[in-house]
Amino acid sequence: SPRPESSSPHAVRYQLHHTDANCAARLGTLTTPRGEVPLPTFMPVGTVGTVKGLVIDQVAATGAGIILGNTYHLALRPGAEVVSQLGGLHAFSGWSGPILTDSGGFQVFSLAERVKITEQGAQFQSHIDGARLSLTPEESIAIQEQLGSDIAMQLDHVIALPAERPAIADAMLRSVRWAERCQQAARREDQSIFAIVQGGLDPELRQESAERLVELDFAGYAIGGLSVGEPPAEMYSTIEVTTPHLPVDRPRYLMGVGKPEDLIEAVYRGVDMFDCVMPTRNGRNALAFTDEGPVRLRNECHKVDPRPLEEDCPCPACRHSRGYLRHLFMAGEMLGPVLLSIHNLTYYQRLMAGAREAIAADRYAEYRQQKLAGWQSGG
Ligand code: PRF
Ligand code: ZN
Repeated sequence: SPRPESSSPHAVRYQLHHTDANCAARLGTLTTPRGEVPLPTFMPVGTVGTVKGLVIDQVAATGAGIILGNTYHLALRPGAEVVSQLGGLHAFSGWSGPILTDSGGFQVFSLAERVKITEQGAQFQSHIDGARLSLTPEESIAIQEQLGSDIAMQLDHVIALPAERPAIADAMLRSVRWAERCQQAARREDQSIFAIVQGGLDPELRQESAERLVELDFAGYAIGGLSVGEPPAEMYSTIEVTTPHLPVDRPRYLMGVGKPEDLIEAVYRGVDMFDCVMPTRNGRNALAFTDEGPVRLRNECHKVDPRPLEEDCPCPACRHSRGYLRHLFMAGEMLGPVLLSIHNLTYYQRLMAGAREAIAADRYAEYRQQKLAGWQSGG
């Protein structure tokens, strides 16, 4: 059915269908040049052009609608020029749906060596071979345009917390200036840029960051600088003071988050999009997410357990017993990490599908309570 015209001039648009009557949770649709995605959604992480261990059809079968790639990693190896010559990131990875690329701001902060940040941009050494490199807002956009993602993230200045307020304010204001430079540098009409709200755990700095970025009018707004070691309650309260300053007709993306309960708490406060390595990384390490909390498959107690990870999960891992899955890990078989990555991604997608259903029925608060109670039960 035709959708009403959006007031957004961007290639990537958000349509809000419904806000839950009892909380800030939102049901919406993200429209991109590569198709539509129902929100809230979780984006599997495909850092170097692969969701680790999985064939792209397996990623699609988990229910994913959009995946994430990384400017920093792909620029270092194989290089944006190589990806471009091989048809862009969609052709390169085999994923024909929407792709969001992170700008490199956070990866420079968390992975690179000898990092120096100036107003111009970041100078650093590669964590792979020590090569001296620079990344400016203009270069980050140029790389993301070569990769051909549907959504490019602005380059931002991420700092370690805790930090002094003036340092947090400086990085936030620099991130706003870099957002404007990214916007000025953008050339592709089939790609949109999301801005990133920074400001540490300070409500006033978060508000100022959001207001200045909203003034510039981006296709979407991310909340950055969280899930960097602060207590969960502080992350939730920071989300809560930020989302009211973001426009209702733009998507909100909480970067690098998180655990299932973090997604549930953030959706409750009005967040629409997430990415995190947790389902895949933990899956490779024999940890499975379930409605009764995490299951550590290497534990002896699963040795002759005939039950699947989850009774009603449609994924291929759940055709097997916990005992069989444990055996794969104990024997060092590569199928173990593959199956658990699939199960965990399926778990995250079903969690978000359940959230969307609950929001549509104004029952998200109950859905949240029910999920939190299950995870606390510990099986
Ligand atoms: N900025 C960028 N990418 C990110 C983050 C950020 O603050 C985070 C923080 N959790 C994850 N990924 N550019
Ligand atoms: Zn499963």
